[in-house]
Amino acid sequence: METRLRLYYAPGTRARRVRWLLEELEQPYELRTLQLRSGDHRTSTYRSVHPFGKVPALEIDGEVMTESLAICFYLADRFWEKDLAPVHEEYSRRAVYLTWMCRSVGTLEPALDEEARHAEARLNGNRLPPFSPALTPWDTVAAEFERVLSSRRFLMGEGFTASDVMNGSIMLAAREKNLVEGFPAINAWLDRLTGRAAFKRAAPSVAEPPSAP
Ligand SMILES: N[C@@H](CCC(=O)N[C@@H](CS)C(=O)NCC(=O)O)C(=O)O
Repeated sequence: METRLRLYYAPGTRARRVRWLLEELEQPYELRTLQLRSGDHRTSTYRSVHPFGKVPALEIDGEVMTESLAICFYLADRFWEKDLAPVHEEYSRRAVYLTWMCRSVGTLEPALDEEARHAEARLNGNRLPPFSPALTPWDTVAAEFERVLSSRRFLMGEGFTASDVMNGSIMLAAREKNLVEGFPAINAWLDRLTGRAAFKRAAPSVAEPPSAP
């Protein structure tokens, strides 16, 4: 029997990475679009789907999953035949894959958030306290992506994987904030990603403006 998938989504948010992966995996899904500006995510009905009132949430045969990274891990493994994640027995490739997947929200996303916060404060003539030592600064993280992507088409080599979806979606947000100028390999990779048919299918239409975070 076909798996029933329902994605709780809002344009311009972290839900987009899940929608993109679903398109890459060629899985049919129902899209429930929330308007964050109108507070759709703050209703008690939606709180019963996501405990924190955030998107994305994915219903899989009636069971709800949250956290975009967990959802992407799950989907790539569940639909393994699409070859977007190394299987468990490929121990060595799997180790590299796990590293890239977790680097997305564990290192890249916090570095981007902090960099953007500091940049905004500078624009307003303010200074924020220095970064926590647990955080790798943006320039260091971006330089490592640049180094890796200088010699390969995708993060894991020649083949596209779910790790490109996770990291690519965050790096695209960085590009929108003009933070990847001077990183040609990252830009070329992002161009390859946005050129994919699945990415385009998941991209918001003109009638779907980004909702506030
Ligand atoms: N760690 C969560 C973060 C989810 C999250 O923060 N989503 C934002 C949109 S990018 C949200 O729903 N915000 C609604 C709000 O402002 O309360 C994930 O990756 O799924």
